[in-house]
Amino acid sequence: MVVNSHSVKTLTEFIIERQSDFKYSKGELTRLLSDISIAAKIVHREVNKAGLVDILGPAGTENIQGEVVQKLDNFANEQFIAALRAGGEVCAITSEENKEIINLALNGEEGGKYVVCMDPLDGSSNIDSNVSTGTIFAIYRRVSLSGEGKLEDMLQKGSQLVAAGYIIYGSSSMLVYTTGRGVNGFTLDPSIGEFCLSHPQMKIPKDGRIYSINQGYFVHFSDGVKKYIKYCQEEDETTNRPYSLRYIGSMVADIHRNMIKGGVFIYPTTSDSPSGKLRLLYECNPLAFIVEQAGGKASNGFERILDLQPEELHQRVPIFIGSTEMVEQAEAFMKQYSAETVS
Ligand code: AHM
Ligand code: MG
Repeated sequence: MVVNSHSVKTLTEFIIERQSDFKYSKGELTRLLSDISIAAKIVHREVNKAGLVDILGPAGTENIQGEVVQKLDNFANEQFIAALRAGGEVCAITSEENKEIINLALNGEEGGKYVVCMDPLDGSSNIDSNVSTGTIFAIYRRVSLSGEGKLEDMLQKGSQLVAAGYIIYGSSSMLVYTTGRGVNGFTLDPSIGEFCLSHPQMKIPKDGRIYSINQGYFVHFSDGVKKYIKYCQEEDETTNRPYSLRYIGSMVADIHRNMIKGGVFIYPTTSDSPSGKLRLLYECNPLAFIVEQAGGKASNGFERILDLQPEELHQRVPIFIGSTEMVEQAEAFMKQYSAETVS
């Protein structure tokens, strides 16, 4: 198919068109999404030339999770913070790379009416081997009245999300987002420097035959997870088992594939990480919102992710996310074989 300029809808055109969905909107959310897309293009450019310049490899510091920070993590973090600061719609940011809240409303300013929680470059340990990485973002309306963004603005349940999205830097780069009215995906056309609508109204298949989990940690999993993995591996014609195992080790890429093909992604509690690995505010909540909006499901094995009350900024939770039927099957195993240990 030849795509000409008349058949292309850019992200900017799309979000402006959608502004009327929000009755009392003054355009701040539209501008905020647009700011994020600009930072995403800059990060795409740098990720794409990784290897060509001296930007690959560890930066020599550890982030607050005790993990080695890659140079591109720093770069992406700075780009998104700068774009949000310049835009003025956001009063504060929580980032995986910063221990404390980043306040953007300085010197007694009123501050923007939104807060953003983000993982600026998820899966960054994969960059050296040219594996897809991603940015994840969550947007909430602030609950504090004005001035600096506060902890209470950040510790809102996922069910309060106004918008969420991810950018995947892969064989092509895509921005996928929702404002609670379905999910739309845009592919970056580098020749015109625009994200173009390529996946309108994305729907995750109700069922699938891909399971995605770091099976290397099998011995550390609870009985429910072990039994579910065994279930995926059994032969059964009626349910088309055994299933395929696919694990990229880059959450955005694993979930994006499952959004298209159907499947379940699981990062459970392990004996080493009793709360799981992935973070509620800027990894699990935004991806849960997107997957639910696409018709899928996300839980901690027992409860809906979006209903969990966050208690701290960098809180970790176990996650079971993807095609509804697969998530429900895994939950049934958790209920039957694993005591409820999650908080
Ligand atoms: P990061 O935020 O430090 O990049 O870690 C998150 C990543 C996810 O993208 C991925 O699903 C997971 O860590 C993989 O962890 P593991 O290597 O334990 O399987
Ligand atoms: Mg991460």
